[in-house]
Amino acid sequence: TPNTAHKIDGGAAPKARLNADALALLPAQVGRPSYERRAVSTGIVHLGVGAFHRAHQAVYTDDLLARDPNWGITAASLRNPDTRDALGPQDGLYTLLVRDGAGDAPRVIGSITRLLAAPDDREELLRTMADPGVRIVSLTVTEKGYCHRPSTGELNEDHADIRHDLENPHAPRSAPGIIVEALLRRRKAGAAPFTVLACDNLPSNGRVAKRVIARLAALRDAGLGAWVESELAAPCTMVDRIVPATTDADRARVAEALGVEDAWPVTAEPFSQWVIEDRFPTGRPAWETVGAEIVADVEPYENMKLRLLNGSHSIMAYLGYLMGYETIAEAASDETLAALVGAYMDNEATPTIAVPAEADVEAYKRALFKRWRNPALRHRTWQVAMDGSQKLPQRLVAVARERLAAGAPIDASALGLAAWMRYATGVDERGAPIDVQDPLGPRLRAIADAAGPVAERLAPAMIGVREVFGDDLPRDPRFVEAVTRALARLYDRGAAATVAAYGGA
Ligand code: CS2
Repeated sequence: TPNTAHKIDGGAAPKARLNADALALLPAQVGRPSYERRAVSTGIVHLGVGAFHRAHQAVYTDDLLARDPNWGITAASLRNPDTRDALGPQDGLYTLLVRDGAGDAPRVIGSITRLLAAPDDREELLRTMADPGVRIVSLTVTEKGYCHRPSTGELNEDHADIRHDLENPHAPRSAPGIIVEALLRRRKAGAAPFTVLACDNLPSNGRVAKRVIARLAALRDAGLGAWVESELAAPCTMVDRIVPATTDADRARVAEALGVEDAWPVTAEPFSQWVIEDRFPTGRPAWETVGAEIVADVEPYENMKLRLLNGSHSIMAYLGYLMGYETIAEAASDETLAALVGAYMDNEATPTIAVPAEADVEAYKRALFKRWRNPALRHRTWQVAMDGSQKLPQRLVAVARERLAAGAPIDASALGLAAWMRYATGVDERGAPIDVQDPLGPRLRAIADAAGPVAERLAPAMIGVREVFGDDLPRDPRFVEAVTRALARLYDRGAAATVAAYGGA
């Protein structure tokens, strides 16, 4: 898999490694921290140190550290030590390669000053989170990392990690479990809680985070639960930047530009947006001085982004994959698929969005096509297709539900959902296996195997997955019929012909 750490082997002429000593020797055109890294103290602990965090929040904070050295990041992986092992020897430094058609702009980011991996460094992580100098714990743990029930937003108390954390409260492994244990230690020490800053693509991500944390805290101890309920702030955020998984070709490109090896650079599009609800009782960095938008209510921004960008992304991922497109850029450049996505946005998603007063939704949609068609990004349809069961509820399902409530048609969302079902069978249109990555993957596969390739059986069975469709949609014949019809077409004609005939069929 491309998104794993790269072993630097001692080949014929191994290059030196990126680290603090190498900074001064980098070619002049390579950006680098303008501040004294040794003077930076830790104000933020980040959980989930994937490519997205490193290409988004860590970059804003890198800009900020030039003005205020109190917000260095200690970043922890929750499961896998790969990032710590790759960046540890680099003093936390890594390269961000911003890509568009015009070329690549490499920049070394220095805001992550320490790396931990929870399985090995759990005590050190908890100790750092309990330090009153740490005022923010931010998270990018993906949708499934919240251990919530997507259809209700409540803690999934049957989740294996949550059960583990209730049985082993001092050695937690889930993000909510780690946060609750750290909060317990702070409370014992008489310290205020840190602010929890959720940065995943979930609607009301802060509210979801607070709910699961408060519930888990209450299950451990009623007093702790009440304290978390009244004291913990968890503002909502909207995060946006397209960040494909790093490939070996990216590593080679970075090594060439830097003259030293970077075991794990990240790549991203030029566009970046971060909208943050202003609720930080113990203080926050002045992120608005480095491009973030601090607002009173994030929800309109979240829905606009989740339903337009992410909803369309999912349509292009499933249909694009079935049509044989490897990247989102190829899928978005197919005229028939672009027309379908345009119809989805204009006729189905836009009417459900309370557009923020200062936003120009038409310009936003035009800009999206340009971003998706970025020829240099190579964002794989397979990557966006991952974890559909966790992503679709707030993307296409939410749009379809609201349109049905308004008595409006849902053809495009239904086709996107049918394409997900077709993809989740695990076999493509030529009979080749699909590597379906989804926490519900095995269950979806079992449903598909039991139903067989028959839309009239498969669609209702998939719609019965309540985590995705709730209790209401399986009982709505308009929904079941629209999805079944779309899936029948996918089986009869294939994805390319179905998309081409969309609108006329
Ligand atoms: C994508 C997102 O993988 C996905 O599901 O839709 O990661 C998308 O690239 C980001 O949300 C863009 O901000």
